[in-house]
Amino acid sequence: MSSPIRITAQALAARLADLCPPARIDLAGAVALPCPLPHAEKWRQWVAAGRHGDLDYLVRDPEGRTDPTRRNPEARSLLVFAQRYTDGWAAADPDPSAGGVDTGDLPWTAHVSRYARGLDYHDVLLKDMKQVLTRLREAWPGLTAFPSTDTGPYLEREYAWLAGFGFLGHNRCLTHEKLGSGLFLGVAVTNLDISGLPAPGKPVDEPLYAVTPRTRHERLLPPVDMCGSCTRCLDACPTDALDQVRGLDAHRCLSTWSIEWQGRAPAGEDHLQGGLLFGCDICQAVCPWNQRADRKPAVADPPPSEYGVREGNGDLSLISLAEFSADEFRRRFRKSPIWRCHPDGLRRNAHRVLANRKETP
Ligand code: B12
Ligand code: SF4
Ligand code: SF4
Repeated sequence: MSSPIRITAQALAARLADLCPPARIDLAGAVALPCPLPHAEKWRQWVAAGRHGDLDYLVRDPEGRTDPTRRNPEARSLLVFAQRYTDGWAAADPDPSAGGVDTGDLPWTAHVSRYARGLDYHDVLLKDMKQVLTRLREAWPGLTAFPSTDTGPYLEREYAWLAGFGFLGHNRCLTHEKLGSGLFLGVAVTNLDISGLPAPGKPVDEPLYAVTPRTRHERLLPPVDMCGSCTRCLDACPTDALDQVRGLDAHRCLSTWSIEWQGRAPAGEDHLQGGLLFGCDICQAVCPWNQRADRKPAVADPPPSEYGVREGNGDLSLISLAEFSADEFRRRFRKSPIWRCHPDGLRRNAHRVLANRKETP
């Protein structure tokens, strides 16, 4: 990483205001490094309690995960970005992916989490973040930035919270009071030495750039726990994966079963997957903040069209997916999040949904 570049938060905010809208970035902010993470202890307890669902990459280099300067000692800040993939969820969402009642005549994509119906955000958001970073480099030629979304060893939700993007709900999702939690997050480790940011480890009221402010009510600033006495997500989770104190147990999460474990549900618990073919939106769909974002979209422009249902795949059915060949899988799902569960996993999931619906392939 090249030597630090000194800039002000104000100068960065001015650039981001120009660069984020054309790159479809909805929220952007910065966290000065090194930064003590207020919830680092929660993270350590989570790992120590083995709640990571055998996702071993999460427990490699635990100290590096809470401190990006261990890998990049010269890093001075982390830029944080968010991009919408959906404007909330309707209160009575009929999609099985949102726990809705499956009437049988919905398209197969209704069984897929909203984040996974179109192109892969690892490509789309990363490209858009790189566009912003390239333009920032025109202003500050010595800028070094390592962008990543999801795949980097960083606690992205924690940094987004510190950057003022919203609150961390009981469903553990980073939730913006106006945009909801249908947001992908990304970060870039940089050599920008930014003056004028608040003391490290304290969340800011609003990000440096926001397509819409979090709230106009001062009493809600800075981002605090906005769940209050609500327990809807905890009550709605079909597998009891969520615990208000201990967080999410990834062993129990249907997202882990259907994606990360490629359809290998624990013995005797297949029925809990219900109509979920890939991923699970239930704990987000029941959230009043997401239902509000659906009722009153805060932004006129919809999320990037790449996240909508992928063209050409509309003719598929659950029955055809249960019989899918590896070639067909490659042809249809390259560059889609569904790629992650491999042809075997998708077939396994489709068989399970059909069995749960008492249908046969
Ligand atoms: C591993 C992983 C999973 C695992 C485990 C999820 C989990 N909650 O940890 C599984 C496979 C289950 C999963 C599922 C999903 N994921 Co995921 N996942 C990740 C990944 C790679 C790491 C998350 C991690 O470190 N978890 C460890 C726990 C302890 O961290 P945490 O819950 O974020 O907790 C932190 C804060 O919330 C805070 N905290 C504050 N108060 C409290 C209280 C308690 C009790 C705890 C434990 C923590 C806590 O402390 C923690 C440390 O900072 C991130 C990308 C990344 N690099 O961060 C994406 C990420 C979190 N996933 C994402 C998405 C979209 C999903 C799904 C919606 C996909 C789907 N539809 O199926 C679901 C949502 C499930 C859910 N309710 O969380 C988005 C979330 C965006 C957002 N708005 O929050 C991320 C950020 C990816 C991205 N780049 O956009 N995911
Ligand atoms: S994603 Fe589904 S299974 Fe996982 S915690 Fe949320 S409701 Fe439960
Ligand atoms: S459903 Fe309720 S408890 Fe869960 S995240 Fe939303 S507001 Fe918080």
